[in-house]
Amino acid sequence: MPTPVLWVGIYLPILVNDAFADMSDAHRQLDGEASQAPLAVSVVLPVMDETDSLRQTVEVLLAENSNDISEILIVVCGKTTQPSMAVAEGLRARWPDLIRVRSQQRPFLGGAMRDAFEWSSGSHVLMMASDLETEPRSAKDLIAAARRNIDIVTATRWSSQDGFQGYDPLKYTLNWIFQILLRLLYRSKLSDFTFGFRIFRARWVKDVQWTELRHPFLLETILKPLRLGAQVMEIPTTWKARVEGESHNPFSQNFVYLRTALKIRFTPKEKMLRNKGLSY
Ligand SMILES: Nc1nc2c(ncn2[C@@H]2O[C@H](COP(=O)(O)OP(=O)(O)OP(=O)(O)O)[C@@H](O)[C@H]2O)c(=O)[nH]1
Ligand SMILES: [Mg+2]
Repeated sequence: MPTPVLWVGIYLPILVNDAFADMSDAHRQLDGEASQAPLAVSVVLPVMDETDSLRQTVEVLLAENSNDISEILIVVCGKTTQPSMAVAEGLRARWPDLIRVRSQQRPFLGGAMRDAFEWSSGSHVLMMASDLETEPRSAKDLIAAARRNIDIVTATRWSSQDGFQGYDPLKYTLNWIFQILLRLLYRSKLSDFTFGFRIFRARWVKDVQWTELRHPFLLETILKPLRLGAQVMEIPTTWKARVEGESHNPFSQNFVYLRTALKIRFTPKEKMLRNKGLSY
């Protein structure tokens, strides 16, 4: 039989099947004992043009996790709109001990997140968005799982039928194919590598040498820890398209994700650490 026929007809289905066979394992890693002690979570919220969504995100986070959140870092930049700035300042006035509003020094979304990683002071760091596409009601599930001494707990949209609501069909298909590719490339059972809604034990944001500045940073935050041996588990969430403001992730940027994935796959481990003396 010619090689291309073998590949498409036999090898590829086996690889895809293998990639999905153990999907539930990523959810089954919850074996550590949960500690009852509160965590000190630094929440990172980058903001461009959100007002009501930002307010709602903060209100839900604090209503459901007030014992575990030690600070909320609202990261703004020169392009953050005036109405968003006003909401951020209003939130800081309401919770002056918890909320900090800071201007990013590095550019773009990855730059905002990387600055906040450096500013964070908690035992854990929760990265999410302020456009309600990262469901704030799932934060308590991420925090509950993080109590079990897991290095990184990350949200997946691929666990339930209604995991994606209002997602572009072409992006959905490309995303699905990309997730399979990542599972094969990284020999991982995770189902959602590209969703930037995750909680880290602080050392996993402080010790890693981050390089991306734009949206592919969201992918970098899971791929480098995976290469370095982090224990990662997934919990289900739902994604709902924003109703306010607009995405700052141009469609063309999706193809840069592939380059990021390949680059990180073949980067030597010691180059992924900020301090060469650390062992992972
Ligand atoms: N401070 C800051 N915030 C940003 C920047 N880019 C995006 N954000 C915010 O980060 C969050 C996520 O950005 P989005 O552009 O919606 O990206 P996304 O939801 O990951 O990607 P899509 O699914 O393609 O929309 C939103 O709350 C944005 O307002 C930036 O350069 N600086
Ligand atoms: Mg968004």
